[in-house]
Amino acid sequence: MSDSGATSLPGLATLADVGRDAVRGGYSRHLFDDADRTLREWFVERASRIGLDVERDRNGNLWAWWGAPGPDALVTGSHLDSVPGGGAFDGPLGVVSALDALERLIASGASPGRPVAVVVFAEEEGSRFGVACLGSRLLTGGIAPERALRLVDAEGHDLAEVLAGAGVDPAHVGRDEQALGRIGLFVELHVEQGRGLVDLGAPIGLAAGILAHGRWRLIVRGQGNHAGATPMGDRRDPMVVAGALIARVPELAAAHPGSRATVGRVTAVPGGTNVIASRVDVMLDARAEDDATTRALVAEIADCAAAAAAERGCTVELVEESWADRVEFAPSPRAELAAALGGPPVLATGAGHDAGVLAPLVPTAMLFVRNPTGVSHAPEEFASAEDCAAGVDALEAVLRSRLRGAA
Ligand code: HGY
Ligand code: MN
Ligand code: MN
Repeated sequence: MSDSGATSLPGLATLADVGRDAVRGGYSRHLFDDADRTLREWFVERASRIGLDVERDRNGNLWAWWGAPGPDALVTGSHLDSVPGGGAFDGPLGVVSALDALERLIASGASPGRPVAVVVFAEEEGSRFGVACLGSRLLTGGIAPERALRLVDAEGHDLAEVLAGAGVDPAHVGRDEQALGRIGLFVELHVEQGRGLVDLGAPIGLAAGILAHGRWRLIVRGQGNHAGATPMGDRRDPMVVAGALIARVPELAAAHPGSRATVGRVTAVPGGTNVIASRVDVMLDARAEDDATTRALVAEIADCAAAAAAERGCTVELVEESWADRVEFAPSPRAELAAALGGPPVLATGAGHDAGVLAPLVPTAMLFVRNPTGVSHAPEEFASAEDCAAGVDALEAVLRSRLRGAA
């Protein structure tokens, strides 16, 4: 199945050619790269066209307001950035659906009776700077500004430089009490990343919670050398250690039911075909039902790496790059959303979201839209036009039910 997501909602069709990745397939849209800038321009234009006032907060997140910004705001939205070679829906479906739902509410003559906003969070995937949900973490104080500003992308640009280049003053990033204090309820609509709704035969669901999850860098160091001049017995090859530890990850994860551990990225230094690497960075993504299990799994993987390294005269250093506690979405407002939607299924997810970052601080809920393949973070990610339309209907119904004026 190709990424035919472009046809599932008119708003997605508008974005269909933005950030296409000719090498990986799918889309690569990363913080303030050309694709992200184009998507942000699209958002401002579309939001302005339906009468919303758009502002960018101190952390680079975009907020499109129906009415003046103020307390007890009803906020919906998601992100526009992607993983490398990602699908068309992860993020943009939530933003397009939010704009569509507000356009309908405004056109219906509803009076909000409270501030309403669509938010686009920056760098949700952490694809450029390595930390997931960077924009919402900065907003909530989930990451120290000094640490965030030092984050470096693959080309060696740090976040401070990239923000400044986009007109965001690095000196002002950090917890934004005013923006946070305004949020009365945040509702994020997102394509389901899994087969829960498919198996239940339902187009729409509500989120129960999010696995604890994080990202770690295992730095394996050995001795760089010549691939031809170095006898096999004279090597301290970190790539061999990386291979040994990666091969053990599935069985270590399987020992913790429900957990997931993935190595999706390995970087060798210097990275020559005829060169024994001196260093190999193994990027680990690990997730489990609770914080302690996730950390225990990572510790077991690190122990396995250390043993493999010791056997081969190498060393391993474990660096935590991103962490998110397990999230349980509160029964309220979930119950109110369920009432507005006639009691859709409630399902857990292994995917992280900005809603998970906000949930401990403000009333938060998530809506899922069925994904027939269950595949995500790949070009095959999909949701049908019917289910996307059902998603917009559901989001409109939820928002309408939370307005304080005439619905
Ligand atoms: O990695 C995640 O779970 C999310 O897609 N950022
Ligand atoms: Mn994602
Ligand atoms: Mn997402």
